[in-house]
Formats: sequence, structure tokens, C-alpha cells
Amino acid sequence: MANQDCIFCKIVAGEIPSDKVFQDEWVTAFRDINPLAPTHILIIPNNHLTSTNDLTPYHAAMAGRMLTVVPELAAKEGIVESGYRLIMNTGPDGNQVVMHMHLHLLGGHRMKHAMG
Ligand code: DGP
Repeated sequence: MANQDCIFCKIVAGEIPSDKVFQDEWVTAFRDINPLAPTHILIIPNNHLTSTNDLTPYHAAMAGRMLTVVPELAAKEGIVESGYRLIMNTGPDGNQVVMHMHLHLLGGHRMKHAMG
């Protein structure tokens, strides 16, 4: 189900341009418009979910695919051995800006540890 006002739903549908790197029946992955690392890919569910707060057991297959696509993308980006970070922001205190659930895949250089 798409949300008509959602920019990421429009990216899934191909209604606005993006640098897509992967798409299947569950998820779409595309390069972040404002990359914070040499590899900065966003992995999102094709159907609109606002955030992790919307997840239910019904979403298990999709949520699993969001994670299992990671090693495939990391291999294509050449960052399996060097490593990467996965980040999901939820809500105002989590710095979520786009209200369509998304997983950031960041790699390509050593990142500062954000948790102290
Ligand atoms: P956040 O909600 O803070 O977890 O991050 C949202 C990310 O989405 C941010 O890094 C920039 C990215 N972004 C926002 N709008 C677009 C867009 O139209 N295209 C692409 N490719 N990325 C976008």
C-alpha cells in the first residue's frame, strides 16, 4: 500500500528518480541523496510503513528481507571485509526525517563510533 504524499513510496514506484541498486517483491534499495560515506544505501519496504513502530509479526518476511539483502549489497559494494554500519532512525529523538521506514547501510571508510 502506497502513501500518496510519501517521497520514498514515489521512489519505489519509479515516479521520482533515484539511483536504485536493488528491488524485489519486498524491498527497494537506492543510494542516499546526501551520502555520509562512500557507500550510503537506503533499504526500504515497498509498502508504506512509517517506522519500526508500525512493525507487526505480519511484516516478518519483509523485515527479514531488509536484513538479508544487506550482505548481497555489501558484496556488490566491496565492503564485506572492511565492514559497515546499519542504522534505523525512529521518531524525533531517533532523528528520523523521512517518515517511511528505512535502513541505512553505510560503509567505505571507518566511521566514528556514535555510541560513546
Ligand atoms: P533519516 O530519516 O534521518 O533516517 O534519513 C533520511 C535519509 O533520506 C537522508 O539521509 C536523506 C535521504 N533522502 C531524503 N530524500 C531523499 C530522496 O528524495 N532521494 C534519496 N535518494 N534520498 C533521500
